[in-house]
Order: sequence, then structure tokens, then C-alpha cells
Amino acid sequence: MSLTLYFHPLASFCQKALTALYENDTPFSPQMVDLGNEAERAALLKLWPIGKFPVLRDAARDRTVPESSIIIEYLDRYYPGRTHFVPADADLAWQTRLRDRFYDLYVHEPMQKIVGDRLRPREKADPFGLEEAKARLQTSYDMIEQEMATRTWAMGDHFTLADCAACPSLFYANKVFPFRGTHKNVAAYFDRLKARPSYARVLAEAEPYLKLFPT
Ligand SMILES: N[C@@H](CCC(=O)N[C@@H](CS)C(=O)NCC(=O)O)C(=O)O
Repeated sequence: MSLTLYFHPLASFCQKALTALYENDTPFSPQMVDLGNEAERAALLKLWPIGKFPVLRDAARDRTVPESSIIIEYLDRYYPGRTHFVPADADLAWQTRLRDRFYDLYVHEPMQKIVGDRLRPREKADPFGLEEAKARLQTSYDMIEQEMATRTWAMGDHFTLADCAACPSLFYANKVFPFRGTHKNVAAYFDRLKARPSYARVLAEAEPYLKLFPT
């Protein structure tokens, strides 16, 4: 098997890449990384000195591919399947990438900020940063609420890269700054994502680790 994914089932950006792999039943070897384990962390750093995952290793093409969006673009190009993650049409392609950036930068990142704050020692808490993150999430939820009033998936009728980005960001964002109850279109979209077999599988595999999520 040519592809190996370095990941952890609980890690949100890893879930994004896993969703794409499961979407097309792309064969790969899962290489779980415990960042608390020195040897496993060192192996990841050797591949990608930034030390963040997911990282995809393609032995057949001798390529190391970090960054969830880039991994999904790479899979789309070299290991295509029934779901095309970035449309061939140039206009639809940039709009898809824009929504991918939107979910990563304006939902995923503020969500990570809130989670990160929970993991910090109390004396290092960042109330100002926390308020900023919540305000950003509020704006993003309002934007998604409007857009998803008329769409099934982030780009309309087809599941794309943007939906892979939406899955884990909305899952964890709803835990730290709930949208259910205030944003019905966001909630309905998220329910569709959870029902998608690829992401349902990702969530089922994360389930045993969810107790580690800081409340
Ligand atoms: N921009 C990166 C972000 C990856 C990322 O933040 N990964 C987290 C897990 S969800 C991570 O590696 N955290 C460990 C660390 O920062 O040390 C991507 O899209 O893959």
C-alpha cells in the first residue's frame, strides 16, 4: 500500500483528511501518532518539522504531504475517486477553496483557541483572545446560517473539500460555543455532515477518545 496517514482519531484536522480518504475508500495505512510519546513525536517531526498532523506519506511517488487541504488536493489529483473534492471548473474551484479557508481559519482556528485555553495553566489564560475567538465564531455562524439556507453542501449539490473542512470544525465548535438552538441552518447542515458515511465513520473511530476532550 502506497499511502500512509500520520494522524490521531481525535485530532480535528486529521479528521478532515480522514473524511476525504473514507469518502473514496482510498486504501491507506493508518499510522496513529501519540504526540505525548517521544519516539512517535520525533518520527512526525522528521517528516514535517512543524510537528502538526495530519501528514500523508506517499511511498510510490516518494512524496511527503502535510496540511489537510493540500493532502485532499493531492488525493484528488493522484488518487481520484467518485467524490471530486475540488471542481474542475476554475470559478467553482476558487469558491471551493475559499470555503475551505473559511472553515479552517474562521471556524476551526477560533475553536482551537477556545480548546487551547482550556488546556492552559489557569495563570496563562487569555480572556481577551477567548472573547475574540467567540466573536469570530458568532460572525462565522451567522454567515453559514445565511448561506446554508439554500444549500445541501457547502458548494451546493456536491460534497467537496469545503465539506471535509466543515465536518470537524463544526463538530468541535458546537462543543465549545454551541450553534444548535440559535442557528437552525448550521445545525441542519451539521446533521447532514454527521450522516455522511465518511464522516460518520470518522466520528465512530474518534468516539473512544472523546473522553480526552477538555470540557
Ligand atoms: N493547518 C494544519 C493544521 C494542523 C493542526 O493544527 N493539527 C493539530 C491537530 S488537529 C496538531 O497537530 N496539533 C499539535 C501541535 O500543534 O503540536 C492542517 O490543515 O493540517
